[in-house]
Amino acid sequence: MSAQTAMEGISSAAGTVYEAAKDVVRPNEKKRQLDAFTSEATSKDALTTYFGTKVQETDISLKAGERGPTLLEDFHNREKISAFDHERIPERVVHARGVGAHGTFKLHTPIPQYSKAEVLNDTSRSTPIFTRFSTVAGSRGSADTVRDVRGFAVRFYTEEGNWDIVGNNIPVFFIQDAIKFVDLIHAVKPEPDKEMPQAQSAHDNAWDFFGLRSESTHMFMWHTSDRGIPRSLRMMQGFGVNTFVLVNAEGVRSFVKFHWEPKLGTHSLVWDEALKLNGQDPDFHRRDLYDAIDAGSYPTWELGIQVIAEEDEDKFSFDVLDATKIWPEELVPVQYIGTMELNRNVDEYFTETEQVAFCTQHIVPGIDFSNDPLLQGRNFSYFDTQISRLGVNFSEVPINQPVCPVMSNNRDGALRRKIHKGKVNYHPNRFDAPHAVPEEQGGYAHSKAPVGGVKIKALGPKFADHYSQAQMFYNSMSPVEKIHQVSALQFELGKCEDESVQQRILDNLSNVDEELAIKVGEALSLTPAPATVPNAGHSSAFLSQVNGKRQTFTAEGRKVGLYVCEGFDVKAFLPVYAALKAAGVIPAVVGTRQKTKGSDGMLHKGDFTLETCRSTHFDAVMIFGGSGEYEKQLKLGRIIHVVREAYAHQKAISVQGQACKWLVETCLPGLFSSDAATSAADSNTENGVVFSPTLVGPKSISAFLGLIANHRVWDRDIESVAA
Ligand code: HDE
Repeated sequence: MSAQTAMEGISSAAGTVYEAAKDVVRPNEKKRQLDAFTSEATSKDALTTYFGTKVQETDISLKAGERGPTLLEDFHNREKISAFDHERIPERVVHARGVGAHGTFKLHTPIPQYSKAEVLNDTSRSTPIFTRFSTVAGSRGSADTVRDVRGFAVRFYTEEGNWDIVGNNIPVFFIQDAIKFVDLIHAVKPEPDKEMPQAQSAHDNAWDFFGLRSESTHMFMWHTSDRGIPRSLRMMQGFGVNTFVLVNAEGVRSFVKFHWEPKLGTHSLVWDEALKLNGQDPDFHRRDLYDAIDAGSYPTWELGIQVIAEEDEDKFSFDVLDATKIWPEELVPVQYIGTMELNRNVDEYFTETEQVAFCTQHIVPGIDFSNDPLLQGRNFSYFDTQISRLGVNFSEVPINQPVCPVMSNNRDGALRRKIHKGKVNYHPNRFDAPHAVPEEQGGYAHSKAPVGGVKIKALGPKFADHYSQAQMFYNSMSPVEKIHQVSALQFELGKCEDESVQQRILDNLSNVDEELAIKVGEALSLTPAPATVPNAGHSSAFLSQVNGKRQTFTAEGRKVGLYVCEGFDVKAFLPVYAALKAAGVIPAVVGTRQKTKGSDGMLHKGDFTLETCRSTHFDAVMIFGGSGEYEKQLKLGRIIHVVREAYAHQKAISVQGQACKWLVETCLPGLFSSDAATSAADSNTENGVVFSPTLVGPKSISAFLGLIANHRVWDRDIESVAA
């Protein structure tokens, strides 16, 4: 290929892709576009330098004699090392640790009454999606299961341009004005003197800030609830948090909050599990997402909207522009309008997940901004930070390119890759190229909203209420969630060294709930001041993860560890494995070695050994029996620990054959009735343990699946078992 042909190729590559994108099946648009930029080395490809010269030797550098000095002349050596030296780009200031996946969004309920956005009206479309989940505080190499807010950023590659909902798994935010974001993040990130602790809010500076800015109380109640340690990214709600505006074809504006509701329900780890997983599998969440997508168990979410008519904005006790407040679903129901499915893992982490550059300002006609005082700051910040991470031409990175045509008079800048032909790069010009587009033909026109008032550094009066929704959140929790919350606060504040920091938070907590403050204070040997804002007793039926109206209970997508030793009962094992799979469960076989001999005399390859996983990797465990000397193998401390730990983490457990008696007598003595292990009845369940002394019948399987679907055996007495 001549240089000229190559250049023409480059200059038209993007255009060709857009052209091609128009007439293909829509879900593939982004994939086709990315494919055009993708290469994969095969054994047929020659190794070359960046500039195409074939390389004869890449493992030994050029030297003056076999034992002589290395020569600078070796351009391949220098290029290779230099490229490596510059491999890293600045990690995100916040949300540095993340994982992304591709998918589609399909609308089922058009909303022309609220918005003219095509993506929210055309049910025939399947819009390509890229979603990136993240933690906030930790750096890029930090662990997944830390206590933190999770980022939930979704990009819609619509035919009208990119639309990004850059949200979180918690519906409110710590602060009310973007100017405080810098202080918030400085306070939460590792302290500046010793750069500790990594990826944790449990330190003086974070709680100092939260105490001094009581507007953060509502959010830290969510953050120290079970929401701060999600079981899986697939089992999280997502929220746009900020108030946006929908605009219909008549120009009528409505306030809107965006919601993502997971099909698998919203579930969490328990704290002991989260702590252990940080060491046992720091990639726990990203692995879980990749594994599920690879297994064809595609996570889905419903897109929901809460809408308040513009003229109704003053009808509520909260300010609709205040991001530290939810719009209780009792007052403003969520309307579900479409489904997002994540169904394709990335091919390369860096070029896709690391280089994706979300911006809250990426919106399309039919969507607009409200005066939410966080939002304009965000619009400035995201664009600005992408320029420092990726350069001014970040829109040309394949993952950031829209699937619709792009043409502007912006030019130059570092690493510009598109070659524009023609004479003009300004407007107006004698060719009217490219031309502005009237609103009726799809041009983005900012919706008409009145603006008035004097310049002032202040917030609306309702922003001053910092406690009523924090109270509502706590009041809405089930007893077990309240217990978790007390422990979480005891941990977080217990890690603070400055008593004045602890005391201020306790005093603020009294305004949420005096009893809560007293309980937290007990562990710190401190007494909270009496409440100045007593708990008004309001609650919402939609907030609890244990008994909330929004919750979904299903065994689908859960991971179950099936433990086998040499000589395990294959006849019992096979139907269980098949039944779990049929229920959408992801089973993993754990053996004492990689290949375990079954009762059929064959070697069966497992997914893990007792060394390579722990009970924490699974939502439930099942231990199989076998014949002969089998019981001796069950005496291993490692496998006994699996049962004790899973029991203490309130997980469903199932035992078969000889493992029944072993569980009752060796693993958890004194916790079960004497005939639990021997009763031949199909489906003999006690304390969330399913016993199958012979084969595992259909009732036992459905009892086990029922327990898994419930997420935890909340009423199990775990006081006597150490995790
Ligand atoms: Fe962000 N935020 N943020 N944020 N945020 C960033 O942008 C910022 C806020 C959120 O997966 C940064 O690309 C300001 C709320 C997510 O790539 C930065 C304010 C919510 C992600 C930034 C906020 C979020 C970010 C860092 C003012 C929930 C990761 C790197 C109040 C709705 C997106 C980057 C991804 C990332 C600024 C508040 C969510 C610095 C100024 C509220 C999910 O631009």
